[in-house]
Amino acid sequence: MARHLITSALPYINGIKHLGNMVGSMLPADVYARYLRQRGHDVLYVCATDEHGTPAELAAKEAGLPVAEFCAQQHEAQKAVYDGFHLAFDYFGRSSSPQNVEITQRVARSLHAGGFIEERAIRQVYSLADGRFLPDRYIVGTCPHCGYDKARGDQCENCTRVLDPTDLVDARSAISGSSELEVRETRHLFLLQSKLAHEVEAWIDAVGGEWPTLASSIARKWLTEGLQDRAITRDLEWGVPVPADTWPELAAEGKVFYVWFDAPVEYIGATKEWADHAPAERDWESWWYRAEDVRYTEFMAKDNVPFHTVMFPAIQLGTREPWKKVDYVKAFNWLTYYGGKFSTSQKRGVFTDAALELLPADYWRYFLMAHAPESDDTSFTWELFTATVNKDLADTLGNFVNRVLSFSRKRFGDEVPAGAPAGPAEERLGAEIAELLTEYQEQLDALQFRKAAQALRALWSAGNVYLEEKAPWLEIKTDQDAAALTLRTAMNLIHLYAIVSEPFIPASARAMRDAFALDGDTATWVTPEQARALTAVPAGTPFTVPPVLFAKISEDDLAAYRERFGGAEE
Ligand code: B3M
Ligand code: ZN
Repeated sequence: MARHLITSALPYINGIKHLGNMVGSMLPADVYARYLRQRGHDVLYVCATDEHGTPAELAAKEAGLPVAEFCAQQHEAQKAVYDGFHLAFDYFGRSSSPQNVEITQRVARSLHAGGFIEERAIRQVYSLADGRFLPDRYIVGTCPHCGYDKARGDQCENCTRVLDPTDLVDARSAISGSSELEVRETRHLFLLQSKLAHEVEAWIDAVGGEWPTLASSIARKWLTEGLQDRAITRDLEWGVPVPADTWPELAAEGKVFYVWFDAPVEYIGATKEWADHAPAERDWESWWYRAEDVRYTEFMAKDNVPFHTVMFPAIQLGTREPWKKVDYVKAFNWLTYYGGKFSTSQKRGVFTDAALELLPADYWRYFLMAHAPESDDTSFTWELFTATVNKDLADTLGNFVNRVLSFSRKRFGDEVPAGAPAGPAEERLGAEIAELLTEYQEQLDALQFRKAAQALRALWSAGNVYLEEKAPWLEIKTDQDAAALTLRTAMNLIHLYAIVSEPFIPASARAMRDAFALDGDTATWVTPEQARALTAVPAGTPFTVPPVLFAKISEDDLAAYRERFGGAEE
Protein backbone atom coordinates (compact mmCIF):
# COMPACT_ATOMS: atom_id res chain seq x y z
CA MET A 1 0.00 0.00 0.00
CA ALA A 2 1.54 3.32 -1.09
CA ARG A 3 0.88 6.77 0.37
CA HIS A 4 -0.43 9.22 -2.22
CA LEU A 5 -0.73 12.96 -1.61
CA ILE A 6 -2.91 14.67 -4.21
CA THR A 7 -3.65 18.38 -4.61
CA SER A 8 -5.52 20.33 -7.26
CA ALA A 9 -5.09 24.00 -8.07
CA LEU A 10 -7.09 26.13 -5.63
CA PRO A 11 -10.10 27.82 -7.25
CA TYR A 12 -10.17 31.58 -6.68
CA ILE A 13 -12.79 32.57 -4.15
CA ASN A 14 -14.65 35.03 -6.32
CA GLY A 15 -17.56 33.51 -8.20
CA ILE A 16 -18.85 30.08 -9.02
CA LYS A 17 -16.41 28.43 -11.43
CA HIS A 18 -17.10 27.19 -14.95
CA LEU A 19 -16.55 23.65 -16.19
CA GLY A 20 -13.24 24.66 -17.71
CA ASN A 21 -11.84 25.42 -14.25
CA MET A 22 -12.81 21.99 -12.91
CA VAL A 23 -11.77 19.84 -15.87
CA GLY A 24 -8.07 20.63 -15.47
CA SER A 25 -7.80 20.40 -11.72
CA MET A 26 -10.35 19.11 -9.21
CA LEU A 27 -12.15 16.60 -11.42
CA PRO A 28 -9.17 14.58 -12.68
CA ALA A 29 -7.67 14.75 -9.20
CA ASP A 30 -10.87 13.24 -7.81
CA VAL A 31 -10.95 10.48 -10.45
CA TYR A 32 -7.34 9.59 -9.63
CA ALA A 33 -7.87 9.76 -5.86
CA ARG A 34 -10.96 7.52 -6.05
CA TYR A 35 -9.11 5.00 -8.20
CA LEU A 36 -6.13 4.85 -5.83
CA ARG A 37 -8.41 4.48 -2.80
CA GLN A 38 -10.21 1.57 -4.50
CA ARG A 39 -6.82 0.00 -5.23
CA GLY A 40 -6.23 0.07 -1.46
CA HIS A 41 -3.68 2.89 -1.24
CA ASP A 42 -3.49 5.47 1.54
CA VAL A 43 -4.67 8.63 -0.22
CA LEU A 44 -4.94 12.22 0.96
CA TYR A 45 -6.62 14.56 -1.50
CA VAL A 46 -6.78 18.21 -0.38
CA CYS A 47 -7.84 21.40 -2.05
CA ALA A 48 -9.13 24.79 -0.87
CA THR A 49 -10.46 28.13 -1.97
CA ASP A 50 -7.76 30.63 -2.89
CA GLU A 51 -9.02 33.61 -0.90
CA HIS A 52 -6.39 36.34 -1.01
CA GLY A 53 -5.23 38.84 -3.59
CA THR A 54 -6.94 41.61 -5.50
CA PRO A 55 -9.71 39.38 -6.97
CA ALA A 56 -11.09 38.72 -3.50
CA GLU A 57 -10.95 42.31 -2.28
CA LEU A 58 -12.39 43.81 -5.45
CA ALA A 59 -15.15 41.20 -5.68
CA ALA A 60 -16.06 41.73 -2.02
CA LYS A 61 -16.24 45.47 -2.62
CA GLU A 62 -18.49 44.89 -5.61
CA ALA A 63 -20.71 42.68 -3.44
CA GLY A 64 -20.79 45.39 -0.77
CA LEU A 65 -19.51 42.95 1.86
CA PRO A 66 -16.56 42.88 4.23
CA VAL A 67 -14.03 40.66 2.48
CA ALA A 68 -13.93 38.08 5.30
CA GLU A 69 -17.72 37.66 5.11
CA PHE A 70 -17.63 37.57 1.31
CA CYS A 71 -15.00 34.81 1.34
CA ALA A 72 -16.87 32.75 3.93
CA GLN A 73 -20.03 32.88 1.82
CA GLN A 74 -18.23 32.11 -1.42
CA HIS A 75 -16.33 29.21 0.14
CA GLU A 76 -19.59 27.56 1.22
CA ALA A 77 -21.19 28.24 -2.17
CA GLN A 78 -18.28 26.66 -4.06
CA LYS A 79 -18.03 23.74 -1.64
CA ALA A 80 -21.73 22.97 -2.15
CA VAL A 81 -21.19 22.81 -5.90
CA TYR A 82 -18.17 20.52 -5.56
CA ASP A 83 -20.17 18.26 -3.24
CA GLY A 84 -22.76 18.19 -6.03
CA PHE A 85 -20.05 16.98 -8.40
CA HIS A 86 -19.12 14.22 -5.89
CA LEU A 87 -15.58 15.60 -5.52
CA ALA A 88 -14.40 13.46 -2.63
CA PHE A 89 -11.74 15.70 -1.09
CA ASP A 90 -10.32 14.51 2.21
CA TYR A 91 -10.44 18.19 3.01
CA PHE A 92 -11.49 21.35 1.18
CA GLY A 93 -9.89 24.19 3.09
CA ARG A 94 -9.45 27.95 2.94
CA SER A 95 -6.22 29.80 2.22
CA SER A 96 -7.36 32.41 4.78
CA SER A 97 -7.27 29.75 7.52
CA PRO A 98 -5.18 30.30 10.67
CA GLN A 99 -3.24 27.19 9.72
CA ASN A 100 -2.18 28.74 6.43
CA VAL A 101 -1.26 32.02 8.10
CA GLU A 102 0.90 30.13 10.58
CA ILE A 103 2.70 28.00 7.97
CA THR A 104 3.11 30.83 5.43
CA GLN A 105 4.72 33.01 8.10
CA ARG A 106 6.92 30.08 9.18
CA VAL A 107 8.05 29.57 5.57
CA ALA A 108 8.79 33.29 5.19
CA ARG A 109 10.88 33.32 8.39
CA SER A 110 12.88 30.29 7.19
CA LEU A 111 13.53 31.96 3.83
CA HIS A 112 14.62 35.09 5.65
CA ALA A 113 16.95 33.10 7.91
CA GLY A 114 18.48 31.51 4.82
CA GLY A 115 19.06 34.88 3.18
CA PHE A 116 16.47 34.35 0.43
CA ILE A 117 14.23 37.30 1.31
CA GLU A 118 15.37 40.89 1.06
CA GLU A 119 13.64 44.22 1.72
CA ARG A 120 13.77 46.59 -1.23
CA ALA A 121 12.50 50.10 -1.86
CA ILE A 122 10.21 50.54 -4.86
CA ARG A 123 8.17 53.44 -6.18
CA GLN A 124 4.45 52.86 -6.03
CA VAL A 125 1.23 54.85 -6.51
CA TYR A 126 -0.17 56.25 -3.25
CA SER A 127 -3.80 57.39 -2.95
CA LEU A 128 -4.26 60.38 -0.66
CA ALA A 129 -8.02 59.85 -0.43
CA ASP A 130 -7.66 56.16 0.49
CA GLY A 131 -4.64 56.76 2.68
CA ARG A 132 -2.82 53.74 1.26
CA PHE A 133 -0.55 52.46 -1.45
CA LEU A 134 -2.50 50.94 -4.33
CA PRO A 135 -1.54 47.64 -5.98
CA ASP A 136 -1.39 48.08 -9.75
CA ARG A 137 -4.74 46.35 -10.17
CA TYR A 138 -6.37 48.99 -7.95
CA ILE A 139 -5.59 51.80 -10.36
CA VAL A 140 -7.95 52.37 -13.28
CA GLY A 141 -7.68 54.79 -16.14
CA THR A 142 -7.63 55.13 -19.90
CA CYS A 143 -5.36 52.84 -21.81
CA PRO A 144 -2.79 54.89 -23.78
CA HIS A 145 -2.82 52.28 -26.54
CA CYS A 146 -6.50 51.64 -27.24
CA GLY A 147 -8.37 54.29 -25.28
CA TYR A 148 -10.27 51.75 -23.16
CA ASP A 149 -11.37 53.73 -20.12
CA LYS A 150 -11.42 50.87 -17.59
CA ALA A 151 -7.84 49.73 -18.07
CA ARG A 152 -6.06 48.56 -14.93
CA GLY A 153 -2.62 49.58 -13.73
CA ASP A 154 -1.20 46.13 -14.53
CA GLN A 155 -2.97 45.31 -17.78
CA CYS A 156 -5.54 46.58 -20.23
CA GLU A 157 -8.34 43.98 -20.48
CA ASN A 158 -9.33 45.39 -23.84
CA CYS A 159 -6.10 45.24 -25.81
CA THR A 160 -4.39 42.94 -23.21
CA ARG A 161 -1.24 45.06 -23.19
CA VAL A 162 0.76 44.88 -19.97
CA LEU A 163 0.81 48.36 -18.43
CA ASP A 164 2.54 50.31 -15.71
CA PRO A 165 0.19 52.41 -13.56
CA THR A 166 1.97 55.58 -14.66
CA ASP A 167 1.02 54.80 -18.30
CA LEU A 168 -2.68 55.29 -17.57
CA VAL A 169 -4.39 58.50 -18.63
CA ASP A 170 -6.68 60.05 -15.98
CA ALA A 171 -5.58 57.42 -13.48
CA ARG A 172 -7.84 57.02 -10.44
CA SER A 173 -8.28 54.74 -7.46
CA ALA A 174 -10.50 51.69 -8.08
CA ILE A 175 -11.50 51.92 -4.42
CA SER A 176 -12.54 55.54 -3.96
CA GLY A 177 -12.45 56.79 -7.55
CA SER A 178 -10.16 59.59 -6.39
CA SER A 179 -7.59 60.86 -8.85
CA GLU A 180 -5.47 62.33 -6.05
CA LEU A 181 -2.65 59.92 -6.65
CA GLU A 182 1.07 60.37 -6.32
CA VAL A 183 4.08 58.12 -6.74
CA ARG A 184 5.89 57.51 -3.45
CA GLU A 185 8.67 55.23 -2.26
CA THR A 186 7.64 52.19 -0.26
CA ARG A 187 9.37 48.99 0.83
CA HIS A 188 8.46 45.40 -0.06
CA LEU A 189 9.92 41.98 0.55
CA PHE A 190 11.55 40.27 -2.43
CA LEU A 191 12.03 36.53 -2.82
CA LEU A 192 15.55 36.09 -4.20
CA GLN A 193 14.57 33.44 -6.76
CA SER A 194 17.75 34.20 -8.71
CA LYS A 195 19.79 32.69 -5.87
CA LEU A 196 17.72 29.48 -6.04
CA ALA A 197 17.58 29.04 -9.81
CA HIS A 198 20.31 26.39 -9.99
CA GLU A 199 18.77 24.32 -7.23
CA VAL A 200 15.36 24.50 -8.92
CA GLU A 201 16.90 23.48 -12.22
CA ALA A 202 18.73 20.54 -10.61
CA TRP A 203 15.47 19.45 -8.98
CA ILE A 204 13.54 19.64 -12.28
CA ASP A 205 16.33 17.66 -13.96
CA ALA A 206 15.88 15.01 -11.28
CA VAL A 207 12.06 14.72 -11.24
CA GLY A 208 10.74 16.52 -14.33
CA GLY A 209 11.64 13.75 -16.74
CA GLU A 210 8.49 11.76 -16.06
CA TRP A 211 6.14 14.77 -16.21
CA PRO A 212 3.90 15.26 -19.27
CA THR A 213 5.66 17.43 -21.84
CA LEU A 214 3.18 20.25 -21.22
CA ALA A 215 4.42 20.60 -17.64
CA SER A 216 8.14 20.06 -18.17
CA SER A 217 8.32 22.36 -21.22
CA ILE A 218 6.66 25.27 -19.38
CA ALA A 219 8.90 24.75 -16.33
CA ARG A 220 12.04 24.78 -18.48
CA LYS A 221 10.85 27.82 -20.43
CA TRP A 222 10.54 29.80 -17.23
CA LEU A 223 13.93 28.63 -16.06
CA THR A 224 15.67 29.57 -19.32
CA GLU A 225 14.01 33.00 -19.20
CA GLY A 226 15.87 33.41 -15.92
CA LEU A 227 14.37 33.37 -12.49
CA GLN A 228 13.91 37.00 -11.44
CA ASP A 229 13.71 38.13 -7.83
CA ARG A 230 10.06 38.76 -7.13
CA ALA A 231 8.12 41.06 -4.83
CA ILE A 232 6.15 38.83 -2.43
CA THR A 233 4.30 41.49 -0.41
CA ARG A 234 1.40 43.76 -1.27
CA ASP A 235 -0.47 46.73 0.23
CA LEU A 236 -3.79 44.98 0.66
CA GLU A 237 -6.26 44.85 3.53
CA TRP A 238 -6.76 41.11 3.11
CA GLY A 239 -3.97 38.54 3.06
CA VAL A 240 -1.43 36.74 5.24
CA PRO A 241 0.16 39.48 7.35
CA VAL A 242 3.92 39.93 7.24
CA PRO A 243 5.01 38.70 10.72
CA ALA A 244 5.90 41.61 13.02
CA ASP A 245 8.53 39.55 14.84
CA THR A 246 10.66 39.48 11.68
CA TRP A 247 9.63 42.62 9.77
CA PRO A 248 8.15 45.08 12.33
CA GLU A 249 8.02 48.10 10.06
CA LEU A 250 6.38 46.36 7.13
CA ALA A 251 3.93 44.68 9.50
CA ALA A 252 3.10 48.08 10.98
CA GLU A 253 2.33 49.36 7.47
CA GLY A 254 -0.13 46.46 7.08
CA LYS A 255 1.80 44.70 4.35
CA VAL A 256 0.54 41.20 3.44
CA PHE A 257 2.05 38.42 1.38
CA TYR A 258 1.39 38.20 -2.37
CA VAL A 259 -1.41 35.70 -3.06
CA TRP A 260 0.85 33.35 -5.03
CA PHE A 261 3.21 33.17 -2.07
CA ASP A 262 0.58 31.88 0.34
CA ALA A 263 -1.69 29.96 -2.06
CA PRO A 264 0.58 26.97 -2.75
CA VAL A 265 1.46 26.87 0.96
CA GLU A 266 -2.26 26.30 1.55
CA TYR A 267 -1.79 22.77 0.21
CA ILE A 268 0.14 22.27 3.45
CA GLY A 269 -2.25 24.53 5.34
CA ALA A 270 -5.28 22.52 4.23
CA THR A 271 -3.56 19.35 5.37
CA LYS A 272 -3.08 20.88 8.81
CA GLU A 273 -6.73 22.04 8.79
CA TRP A 274 -7.66 18.41 8.02
CA ALA A 275 -5.45 17.08 10.82
CA ASP A 276 -6.64 19.65 13.34
CA HIS A 277 -10.12 18.15 13.06
CA ALA A 278 -8.85 14.84 14.43
CA PRO A 279 -5.36 15.45 15.86
CA ALA A 280 -5.22 12.08 17.61
CA GLU A 281 -5.44 10.12 14.36
CA ARG A 282 -4.11 12.55 11.78
CA ASP A 283 -0.50 13.60 11.36
CA TRP A 284 -0.18 16.40 8.79
CA GLU A 285 3.59 16.46 8.99
CA SER A 286 3.83 12.83 7.88
CA TRP A 287 2.47 14.00 4.51
CA TRP A 288 4.64 17.10 4.14
CA TYR A 289 7.70 17.00 6.37
CA ARG A 290 10.23 14.17 6.02
CA ALA A 291 7.65 12.35 3.86
CA GLU A 292 9.99 10.18 1.81
CA ASP A 293 7.32 7.45 1.60
CA VAL A 294 4.79 9.81 -0.01
CA ARG A 295 4.19 10.21 -3.75
CA TYR A 296 2.84 13.70 -4.41
CA THR A 297 0.82 14.44 -7.55
CA GLU A 298 -0.45 17.90 -8.47
CA PHE A 299 -3.26 18.74 -10.90
CA MET A 300 -3.57 22.10 -12.61
CA ALA A 301 -4.19 23.97 -15.85
CA LYS A 302 -1.17 25.04 -17.91
CA ASP A 303 -1.23 28.69 -16.75
CA ASN A 304 -0.56 27.54 -13.19
CA VAL A 305 2.44 25.37 -14.09
CA PRO A 306 5.15 28.02 -13.58
CA PHE A 307 4.08 28.78 -10.01
CA HIS A 308 3.94 25.07 -9.16
CA THR A 309 7.13 23.91 -10.85
CA VAL A 310 9.39 26.89 -10.24
CA MET A 311 8.21 29.40 -7.63
CA PHE A 312 6.74 27.00 -5.06
CA PRO A 313 9.66 24.53 -5.24
CA ALA A 314 12.04 27.49 -4.99
CA ILE A 315 10.25 28.58 -1.82
CA GLN A 316 10.40 25.04 -0.42
CA LEU A 317 14.07 24.65 -1.28
CA GLY A 318 14.91 28.08 0.15
CA THR A 319 13.51 27.21 3.55
CA ARG A 320 16.23 24.57 3.92
CA GLU A 321 13.52 22.42 5.50
CA PRO A 322 12.50 18.99 4.16
CA TRP A 323 9.11 20.05 2.76
CA LYS A 324 7.66 17.45 0.38
CA LYS A 325 8.01 18.64 -3.20
CA VAL A 326 5.81 17.46 -6.02
CA ASP A 327 6.74 14.20 -7.76
CA TYR A 328 4.35 14.43 -10.69
CA VAL A 329 2.71 17.48 -12.27
CA LYS A 330 -0.38 16.62 -14.32
CA ALA A 331 -1.02 19.74 -16.37
CA PHE A 332 -3.96 20.27 -18.68
CA ASN A 333 -4.66 22.51 -21.60
CA TRP A 334 -7.90 24.47 -21.68
CA LEU A 335 -11.51 23.58 -22.25
CA THR A 336 -12.88 26.17 -24.65
CA TYR A 337 -16.51 26.95 -25.35
CA TYR A 338 -17.07 26.57 -29.08
CA GLY A 339 -13.42 27.44 -29.49
CA GLY A 340 -13.66 30.57 -27.37
CA LYS A 341 -12.33 30.99 -23.85
CA PHE A 342 -14.61 30.13 -20.95
CA SER A 343 -14.71 33.25 -18.87
CA THR A 344 -15.93 33.81 -15.35
CA SER A 345 -15.73 37.59 -15.69
CA GLN A 346 -17.51 37.62 -19.07
CA LYS A 347 -19.98 34.87 -18.08
CA ARG A 348 -19.14 32.80 -21.13
CA GLY A 349 -19.62 29.04 -21.06
CA VAL A 350 -21.30 26.55 -18.73
CA PHE A 351 -20.89 27.23 -15.05
CA THR A 352 -20.70 24.43 -12.52
CA ASP A 353 -23.87 25.40 -10.65
CA ALA A 354 -25.89 25.71 -13.88
CA ALA A 355 -24.54 22.38 -15.10
CA LEU A 356 -25.90 20.60 -12.02
CA GLU A 357 -29.31 22.26 -12.49
CA LEU A 358 -29.48 20.75 -15.97
CA LEU A 359 -28.18 17.21 -15.50
CA PRO A 360 -26.67 14.95 -12.81
CA ALA A 361 -22.97 15.23 -12.09
CA ASP A 362 -22.03 11.91 -13.72
CA TYR A 363 -23.06 13.15 -17.18
CA TRP A 364 -20.57 16.02 -16.82
CA ARG A 365 -17.87 14.00 -15.07
CA TYR A 366 -17.78 11.38 -17.78
CA PHE A 367 -17.98 13.86 -20.66
CA LEU A 368 -15.24 16.12 -19.27
CA MET A 369 -12.84 13.23 -18.68
CA ALA A 370 -13.62 11.48 -21.96
CA HIS A 371 -12.70 14.76 -23.70
CA ALA A 372 -10.12 16.00 -21.19
CA PRO A 373 -7.87 18.74 -22.67
CA GLU A 374 -4.71 16.69 -22.16
CA SER A 375 -2.69 16.91 -25.34
CA ASP A 376 -4.50 19.98 -26.66
CA ASP A 377 -7.34 22.39 -25.89
CA THR A 378 -10.77 20.77 -26.16
CA SER A 379 -13.81 22.65 -27.41
CA PHE A 380 -17.01 22.10 -25.48
CA THR A 381 -20.03 22.03 -27.76
CA TRP A 382 -23.56 21.02 -26.86
CA GLU A 383 -23.56 18.74 -29.89
CA LEU A 384 -20.48 16.81 -28.72
CA PHE A 385 -21.81 16.67 -25.16
CA THR A 386 -25.17 15.29 -26.36
CA ALA A 387 -23.56 12.71 -28.63
CA THR A 388 -21.25 11.48 -25.88
CA VAL A 389 -23.98 11.25 -23.24
CA ASN A 390 -26.47 9.54 -25.54
CA LYS A 391 -24.05 7.03 -27.04
CA ASP A 392 -21.64 6.12 -24.24
CA LEU A 393 -23.77 6.59 -21.14
CA ALA A 394 -27.37 6.04 -22.22
CA ASP A 395 -26.97 3.49 -25.00
CA THR A 396 -23.83 1.57 -24.14
CA LEU A 397 -23.96 1.44 -20.34
CA GLY A 398 -27.42 2.45 -19.17
CA ASN A 399 -29.32 0.41 -21.71
CA PHE A 400 -27.22 -2.70 -21.03
CA VAL A 401 -27.92 -2.53 -17.29
CA ASN A 402 -31.62 -1.92 -17.73
CA ARG A 403 -32.36 -4.55 -20.35
CA VAL A 404 -30.37 -7.31 -18.59
CA LEU A 405 -31.95 -6.75 -15.17
CA SER A 406 -35.47 -6.09 -16.49
CA PHE A 407 -35.49 -9.14 -18.76
CA SER A 408 -34.07 -11.43 -16.09
CA ARG A 409 -36.56 -10.24 -13.47
CA LYS A 410 -39.41 -10.73 -15.94
CA ARG A 411 -38.39 -14.28 -16.92
CA PHE A 412 -36.54 -15.63 -13.85
CA GLY A 413 -37.68 -13.45 -10.94
CA ASP A 414 -35.68 -11.12 -8.71
CA GLU A 415 -32.71 -13.38 -7.97
CA VAL A 416 -29.70 -13.92 -10.16
CA PRO A 417 -30.59 -17.06 -12.19
CA ALA A 418 -28.38 -20.17 -12.03
CA GLY A 419 -28.59 -21.84 -15.44
CA ALA A 420 -25.86 -23.75 -17.20
CA PRO A 421 -22.18 -23.66 -16.19
CA ALA A 422 -19.96 -21.16 -18.05
CA GLY A 423 -18.98 -22.28 -21.54
CA PRO A 424 -16.52 -21.20 -24.26
CA ALA A 425 -18.34 -17.90 -24.87
CA GLU A 426 -17.99 -16.95 -21.19
CA GLU A 427 -14.34 -18.02 -21.18
CA ARG A 428 -13.65 -15.83 -24.20
CA LEU A 429 -15.53 -12.97 -22.61
CA GLY A 430 -13.57 -13.36 -19.36
CA ALA A 431 -10.28 -13.23 -21.23
CA GLU A 432 -11.37 -10.12 -23.13
CA ILE A 433 -12.56 -8.38 -19.97
CA ALA A 434 -9.26 -9.16 -18.22
CA GLU A 435 -7.37 -7.64 -21.14
CA LEU A 436 -9.54 -4.54 -21.32
CA LEU A 437 -9.34 -4.04 -17.57
CA THR A 438 -5.55 -4.28 -17.72
CA GLU A 439 -5.52 -1.51 -20.34
CA TYR A 440 -7.91 0.57 -18.23
CA GLN A 441 -5.70 0.24 -15.15
CA GLU A 442 -2.58 1.09 -17.12
CA GLN A 443 -4.16 4.30 -18.43
CA LEU A 444 -5.32 5.32 -14.97
CA ASP A 445 -1.90 4.56 -13.49
CA ALA A 446 -0.44 6.74 -16.24
CA LEU A 447 -2.98 9.52 -15.51
CA GLN A 448 -4.17 9.39 -19.13
CA PHE A 449 -7.81 10.26 -18.57
CA ARG A 450 -9.05 10.29 -22.14
CA LYS A 451 -7.47 6.93 -22.84
CA ALA A 452 -8.78 5.58 -19.55
CA ALA A 453 -12.31 6.66 -20.48
CA GLN A 454 -11.84 4.98 -23.86
CA ALA A 455 -10.78 1.75 -22.15
CA LEU A 456 -13.77 1.96 -19.78
CA ARG A 457 -16.10 2.43 -22.73
CA ALA A 458 -14.54 -0.63 -24.39
CA LEU A 459 -15.33 -2.63 -21.26
CA TRP A 460 -18.97 -1.50 -21.43
CA SER A 461 -19.13 -2.32 -25.15
CA ALA A 462 -17.80 -5.84 -24.61
CA GLY A 463 -20.87 -6.60 -22.51
CA ASN A 464 -23.20 -5.42 -25.27
CA VAL A 465 -21.42 -7.55 -27.87
CA TYR A 466 -21.70 -10.63 -25.62
CA LEU A 467 -25.40 -9.97 -25.02
CA GLU A 468 -26.15 -9.50 -28.73
CA GLU A 469 -24.22 -12.65 -29.62
CA LYS A 470 -25.91 -14.81 -26.98
CA ALA A 471 -29.35 -13.12 -27.34
CA PRO A 472 -31.01 -14.57 -24.20
CA TRP A 473 -34.41 -13.40 -25.54
CA LEU A 474 -33.98 -16.06 -28.26
CA GLU A 475 -32.11 -18.65 -26.16
CA ILE A 476 -34.99 -18.73 -23.68
CA LYS A 477 -37.30 -20.11 -26.36
CA THR A 478 -35.30 -23.34 -26.60
CA ASP A 479 -32.88 -23.49 -23.65
CA GLN A 480 -33.79 -21.83 -20.33
CA ASP A 481 -30.44 -22.76 -18.77
CA ALA A 482 -28.46 -21.16 -21.57
CA ALA A 483 -30.49 -17.94 -21.24
CA ALA A 484 -29.98 -17.97 -17.47
CA LEU A 485 -26.21 -18.41 -17.91
CA THR A 486 -26.10 -15.46 -20.27
CA LEU A 487 -28.05 -13.26 -17.87
CA ARG A 488 -26.02 -14.34 -14.84
CA THR A 489 -22.82 -13.56 -16.71
CA ALA A 490 -24.18 -10.18 -17.83
CA MET A 491 -25.14 -9.37 -14.24
CA ASN A 492 -21.61 -10.11 -13.12
CA LEU A 493 -20.48 -7.65 -15.77
CA ILE A 494 -22.84 -5.05 -14.34
CA HIS A 495 -21.33 -5.52 -10.89
CA LEU A 496 -17.80 -5.30 -12.34
CA TYR A 497 -18.75 -2.15 -14.27
CA ALA A 498 -20.14 -0.71 -11.04
CA ILE A 499 -16.79 -1.10 -9.31
CA VAL A 500 -14.44 0.02 -12.06
CA SER A 501 -16.65 2.91 -13.28
CA GLU A 502 -16.79 4.53 -9.84
CA PRO A 503 -13.83 6.92 -10.37
CA PHE A 504 -15.64 8.49 -13.34
CA ILE A 505 -19.37 8.18 -12.52
CA PRO A 506 -19.60 7.51 -8.77
CA ALA A 507 -23.34 8.02 -8.29
CA SER A 508 -24.37 5.78 -11.21
CA ALA A 509 -21.77 3.19 -10.23
CA ARG A 510 -23.20 3.11 -6.73
CA ALA A 511 -26.73 2.64 -8.10
CA MET A 512 -25.51 -0.30 -10.19
CA ARG A 513 -23.71 -1.89 -7.24
CA ASP A 514 -26.69 -1.38 -4.91
CA ALA A 515 -28.89 -3.32 -7.36
CA PHE A 516 -27.34 -6.51 -5.94
CA ALA A 517 -27.92 -7.56 -2.33
CA LEU A 518 -24.40 -8.91 -1.87
CA ASP A 519 -23.28 -9.37 1.75
CA GLY A 520 -20.12 -7.43 2.58
CA ASP A 521 -20.04 -5.87 -0.86
CA THR A 522 -17.53 -3.01 -1.21
CA ALA A 523 -16.08 -0.92 -4.02
CA THR A 524 -12.71 -2.61 -3.59
CA TRP A 525 -11.03 -2.81 -6.98
CA VAL A 526 -11.26 -6.01 -9.03
CA THR A 527 -8.00 -7.16 -10.61
CA PRO A 528 -8.05 -8.46 -14.19
CA GLU A 529 -7.49 -12.00 -12.92
CA GLN A 530 -10.39 -11.73 -10.47
CA ALA A 531 -12.57 -10.22 -13.20
CA ARG A 532 -11.91 -13.04 -15.64
CA ALA A 533 -14.12 -15.53 -13.79
CA LEU A 534 -17.21 -13.26 -13.79
CA THR A 535 -18.60 -15.07 -10.75
CA ALA A 536 -18.48 -12.39 -8.02
CA VAL A 537 -22.31 -12.28 -8.04
CA PRO A 538 -23.46 -15.86 -7.43
CA ALA A 539 -26.75 -17.34 -8.58
CA GLY A 540 -29.48 -16.68 -6.03
CA THR A 541 -28.30 -13.17 -5.18
CA PRO A 542 -31.38 -10.95 -4.81
CA PHE A 543 -31.40 -7.92 -7.14
CA THR A 544 -33.55 -4.93 -8.01
CA VAL A 545 -33.80 -2.95 -11.19
CA PRO A 546 -32.56 0.63 -10.63
CA PRO A 547 -34.28 3.51 -12.42
CA VAL A 548 -32.87 4.20 -15.89
CA LEU A 549 -29.34 5.42 -15.20
CA PHE A 550 -29.02 7.98 -18.00
CA ALA A 551 -31.84 9.80 -19.75
CA LYS A 552 -31.00 10.64 -23.33
CA ILE A 553 -30.69 14.30 -24.31
CA SER A 554 -33.37 15.04 -26.91
CA GLU A 555 -33.13 17.39 -29.88
CA ASP A 556 -35.40 19.78 -27.99
CA ASP A 557 -33.12 19.65 -24.95
CA LEU A 558 -30.15 20.34 -27.19
CA ALA A 559 -31.87 23.29 -28.81
CA ALA A 560 -32.83 24.69 -25.42
CA TYR A 561 -29.26 24.38 -24.12
CA ARG A 562 -27.88 26.14 -27.19
CA GLU A 563 -30.48 28.84 -26.78
CA ARG A 564 -29.73 29.41 -23.11
CA PHE A 565 -25.93 29.22 -23.22
CA GLY A 566 -25.17 30.26 -26.76
CA GLY A 567 -23.80 27.99 -29.43
CA ALA A 568 -21.54 28.02 -32.45
CA GLU A 569 -23.13 31.06 -34.02
CA GLU A 570 -21.86 33.29 -31.19
N1 B3M B 1 -6.10 30.27 -7.71
C1 B3M B 1 -6.13 29.37 -9.96
C2 B3M B 1 -6.04 30.28 -11.11
O1 B3M B 1 -4.95 30.77 -11.42
C3 B3M B 1 -5.22 29.75 -8.77
C4 B3M B 1 -4.51 28.48 -8.37
C5 B3M B 1 -3.74 28.56 -7.10
S1 B3M B 1 -3.08 26.95 -6.73
C6 B3M B 1 -2.02 27.25 -5.46
O2 B3M B 1 -7.07 30.45 -11.75
ZN1 ZN C 1 -5.75 48.89 -24.21
